Amino acid sequence: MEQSLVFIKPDGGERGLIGDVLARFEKRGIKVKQLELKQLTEDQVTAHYQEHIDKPFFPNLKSYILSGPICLMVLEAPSVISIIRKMVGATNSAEADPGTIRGDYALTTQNNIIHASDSPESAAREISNFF
Ligand code: FUP
Repeated sequence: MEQSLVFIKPDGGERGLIGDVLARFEKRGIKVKQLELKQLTEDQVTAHYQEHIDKPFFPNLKSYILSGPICLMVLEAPSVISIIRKMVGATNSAEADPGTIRGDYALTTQNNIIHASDSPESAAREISNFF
């Protein structure tokens, strides 16, 4: 069994997309182990995106993630990390395939609606940062 840390970014909640996104995971057969709507602190955002803190886009990314509550979830299934990354689609939503979450609900790289862990090591670190 594997776990992934997923969150729907603030504009996803604002646009009323939490139910649609969650339903995709549940219909796929993925188990929801934890679920919480939460306003992050600056420290949590910095810890979560530690590999990006020196990138030019980091200030905009931080203010986007802090712009409202995010819907955090821990999801569980065999091979769940790669399954969810495929369901989420490319980082740049403009290149995400139709049928993926970003391909259906988002247009840009920054406002790409959702985060999902990219490895078991990231998932463990991200889950302990938030739960
Ligand atoms: P992903 O794993 O698909 O979320 O993508 P990354 O870890 O590469 O990037 C994390 C977040 O940084 C993205 F969701 C959006 C943001 N980002 C930008 O805003 N500009 C960039 O050029 C790259 C990433």
